[in-house]
Amino acid sequence: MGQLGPINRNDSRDSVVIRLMNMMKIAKQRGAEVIIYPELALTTFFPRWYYPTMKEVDQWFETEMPNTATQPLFDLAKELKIGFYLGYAEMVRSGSDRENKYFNTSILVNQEAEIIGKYHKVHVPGHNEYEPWREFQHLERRYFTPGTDFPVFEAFGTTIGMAICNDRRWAETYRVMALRGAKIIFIGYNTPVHNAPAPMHDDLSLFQNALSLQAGAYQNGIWVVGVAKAGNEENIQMIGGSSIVAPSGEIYARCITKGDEVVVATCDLDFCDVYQKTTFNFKKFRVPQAYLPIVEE
Ligand code: ING
Repeated sequence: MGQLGPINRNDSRDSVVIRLMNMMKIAKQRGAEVIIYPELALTTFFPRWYYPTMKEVDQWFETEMPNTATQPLFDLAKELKIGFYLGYAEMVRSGSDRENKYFNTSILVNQEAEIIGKYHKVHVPGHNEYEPWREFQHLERRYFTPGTDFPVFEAFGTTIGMAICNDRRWAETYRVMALRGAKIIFIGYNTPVHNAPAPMHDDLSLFQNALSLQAGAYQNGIWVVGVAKAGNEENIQMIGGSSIVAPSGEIYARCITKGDEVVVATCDLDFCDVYQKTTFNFKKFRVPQAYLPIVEE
């Protein structure tokens, strides 16, 4: 795990990439095959601010990957032979500017620094218009187009799933990818302590983060890795709590700071069988005809 501390509005992409590279070197020294970075790991969490048009928001988006700012990270990954998961704001240019698509994206990069997987955040939380009653905005639904699928990817000798932030709160996220054979799911997140619509629960934000990750792991018999962008970012407190959760649902490893922090663990993927061949033997115990409401509007 490569947990990030705050990225402030004026922090350049280059300065962030240096931080990511420093953590990549430490992870490699500790024997890591892959390092998981947070959601929107190249910029501050800009959906906390309102912009009238997408023109002003473009500054936060990458139009290609790798690009000038991130090429050094890819080069280091290739040199060290280590893979990574990276979350970032992706703009997909098409015809005229009007049709540009904007996604909250994560990529999976193998040990040859090849992008072998891309995911667009499906569960996009927040709101579309400025809401003055909020201490700060959460305008992801204004800036990002939701993804429509949960693909899985063959990498590092296993099958890997990816999700982003709010996705981790939804049981369907894990089940779809576990049904497709994922043995470990990487999830970057940027979660403020304060959730305006449910302020009475601010003191439960770390608990609900862990609950979501642990339930997703246990109920599918898979490993789950959740990695935060943490700390005081532009005067907004973001939770840390980055965790590696075992198929038993136990927290196997955890970050304990709210800054840049590397934690490495060896995830024994055979451990998935202990649950996937017994309690969560999907083929034997699932009753799909009873689940139909799940796929209805
Ligand atoms: N952030 C938050 C998350 O799902 C949120 C939004 C916070 C929703 C607390 C509900 C409760 O962790 C992102 N970026 O999805």
